[in-house]
Parts: sequence; C-alpha cells; structure tokens
Amino acid sequence: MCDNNQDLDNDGIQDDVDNCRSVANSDQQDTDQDGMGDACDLDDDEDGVLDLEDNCPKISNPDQLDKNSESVQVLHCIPVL
Ligand SMILES: [Ca+2]
Ligand SMILES: [Ca+2]
Ligand SMILES: [Ca+2]
Ligand SMILES: [Ca+2]
Repeated sequence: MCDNNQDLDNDGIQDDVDNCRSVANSDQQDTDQDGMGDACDLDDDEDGVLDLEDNCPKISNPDQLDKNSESVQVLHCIPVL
C-alpha cells in the first residue's frame, strides 16, 4: 500500500493504517481486535451489548450479570451508570 500521507483526524496515524480514520485515537486501542478501534467501535468487547448500555464495555459479558454487584459473576468491573 502506498504511503499517501493522509491523516483525516490528525491523530498522527495515517489513514491506511488507522483503525478509526475519522476519530482521533492515537493509541489505536482495539479491545476486541476486530480491526475497528475502540474510539469508533460501538461495541468494544464484541459481546453484542453496545458500549452505551454495556456495564463492562471492555469486558465481554453478554449476560450483563454483574450490574449490581450482587450476582455470583466474578467480573469485578465497575458498572457504567
Ligand atoms: Ca488518523
Ligand atoms: Ca474493536
Ligand atoms: Ca459490549
Ligand atoms: Ca461487555
């Protein structure tokens, strides 16, 4: 792939290797490694629950069981209110 020096979001990562071309995310963090950076991935952990509703946006927990810390789930993540 040619080096086109294009960087739409000015995060220092060129568009052809940027996993979020229109959102600045210089760390390129991609929790679920699906090729879409966390900054523009609506579901960072790929558990099917969108980040906005996911009580553990970076931990795959489709059952969302530890929401009130009363369940036996041992995920220990802080619920997102
Ligand atoms: Ca960029
Ligand atoms: Ca991702
Ligand atoms: Ca999720
Ligand atoms: Ca989750």
